[in-house]
Amino acid sequence: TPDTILKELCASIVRSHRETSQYRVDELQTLRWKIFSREEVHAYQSKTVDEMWQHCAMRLTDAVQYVVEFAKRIPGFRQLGQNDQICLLKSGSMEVVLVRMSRLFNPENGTVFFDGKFAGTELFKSLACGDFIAAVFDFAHSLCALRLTEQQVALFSALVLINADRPCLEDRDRVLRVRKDMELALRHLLHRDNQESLLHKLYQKVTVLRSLCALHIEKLRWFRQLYPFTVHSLFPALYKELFVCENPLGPVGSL
Ligand code: 4D8
Repeated sequence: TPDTILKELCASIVRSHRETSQYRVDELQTLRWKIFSREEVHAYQSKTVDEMWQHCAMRLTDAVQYVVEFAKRIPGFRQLGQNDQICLLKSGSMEVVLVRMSRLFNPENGTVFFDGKFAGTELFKSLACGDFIAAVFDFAHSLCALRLTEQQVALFSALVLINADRPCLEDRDRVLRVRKDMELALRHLLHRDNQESLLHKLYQKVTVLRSLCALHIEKLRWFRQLYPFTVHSLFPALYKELFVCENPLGPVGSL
């Protein structure tokens, strides 16, 4: 029956999410007391701009790698053309990282799990993009407020990734078909109670995600102008391939 098929699709995406998340939510609950000391924060703040960027680019790339693994396990993703897979990852992997960030965010004190402990915005000072960091933390806050279950986070992540509106797509109809299944699966999960209002709030979040990622790319462009060597020679290959917009549809060797 269609209902069992949807149930299986849900279960499969939730499993993929679980298997590609570095940490379990209950595990993190017990780590919340681990907060960076004043001295440790100061050490991060004393890094130079390019040191801190390089460090964050590496952390971010680790997180992106797990998202790529998640994408590959979404039913239907691997059947898309190679170029469309790359297009979806280039435009969506950072968005999913930010969705995942909400799982590792403590709204009580506005800190996120980073480098083994919980960190507030001030720790990222030497990136010299306070507006971006503030916006990312605000987003985590607002997503936390929706109190999504792990299953809902999994389905929402898949929906963010399988987005037929990306301009670079070749076979949009095919992406749309995969997406329709995700939407049905998400509705299936949300069913009963507040389905429509929650869905509406989630679609609003998608707009915010898009602007945050545009800001990330803008900041990267600014940084690259100042430190071309750092980006060229010291940033992880995957980070460059996904976010440095040179060859819009070049092959992504690191995938
Ligand atoms: O599970 O992989 O351990 C953020 C990065 C999260 C960026 C990471 C980061 C995450 C965005 C490092 C720098 C979110 C987890 C840890 C590293 C997402 C900021 C904080 C993952 C969830 C929390 C915990 C800076 C992990 C936004 C932007 C990047 C620049 C290069 C300037």
